[in-house]
Amino acid sequence: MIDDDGSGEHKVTLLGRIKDKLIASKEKTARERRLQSASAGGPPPDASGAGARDRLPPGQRRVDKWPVLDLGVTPKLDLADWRLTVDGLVDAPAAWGWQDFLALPQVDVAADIHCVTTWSLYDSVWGGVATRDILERVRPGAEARFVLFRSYDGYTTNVPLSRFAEADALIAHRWNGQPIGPEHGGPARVVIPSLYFWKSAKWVRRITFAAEDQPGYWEVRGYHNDADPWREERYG
Ligand SMILES: Nc1nc2c(c(=O)[nH]1)N[C@H]1C(S)=C(S)[C@@H](COP(=O)(O)O)O[C@H]1N2
Ligand SMILES: [Mo]
Repeated sequence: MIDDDGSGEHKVTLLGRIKDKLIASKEKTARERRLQSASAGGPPPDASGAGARDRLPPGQRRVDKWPVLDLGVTPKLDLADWRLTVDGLVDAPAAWGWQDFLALPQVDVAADIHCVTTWSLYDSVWGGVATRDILERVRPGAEARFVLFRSYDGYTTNVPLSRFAEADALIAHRWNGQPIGPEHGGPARVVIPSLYFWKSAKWVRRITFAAEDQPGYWEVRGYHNDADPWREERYG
């Protein structure tokens, strides 16, 4: 079921079959909606009028509890074994253990979450390591234009380097002053506030820089490759 890359065996269980059904239904939604979104497109909002832009992207509704969405597997990660590997087209590949990761510069970022399933949660404060500080350390080569995230549950997702490098993107390990719980991707997850939340890989394990784009788990199942909520890049 999961396109894993060796990080763990997926067990076929009753729960697994239920999850397969859930995933199949999400794929079906993506198939149906991409036909609609092909004609729905509108101009992106004017980014020049700071503050003028509506805070809620089109087609979203606000929630006040944070839903949990994943493939149904919550990896149990011991901090002593946890590693974050950064590799691919970089001058200085890295493999940080938990203490090394905490020793990197830490930032706080306030941001809203927008999930493709139409919920938006306002005002999270994420704590962690800014992607810009990671870039400064690993130094991607000139040919590096895309980033692939791989997670401990076998999930993958892809973004252009320009999105990864946005000022508010980070690898977060805290949410509103607390460690991020395992159900929400702790010990550490990607957060890219400008994109639908499926691009924010939970339980991130490896960040790979490449010359070519490599669509991830949902991107090969009908989700839009770019995922900008202001352009409603949901499916297709
Ligand atoms: N590793 C991993 N990351 C993931 C997912 C997943 O299944 N596995 N699901 C994505 C999707 S579709 C969403 S909407 C968000 C949900 O994050 P949350 O459960 O913290 O709300 O995680 C994203 N990151
Ligand atoms: Mo999602």
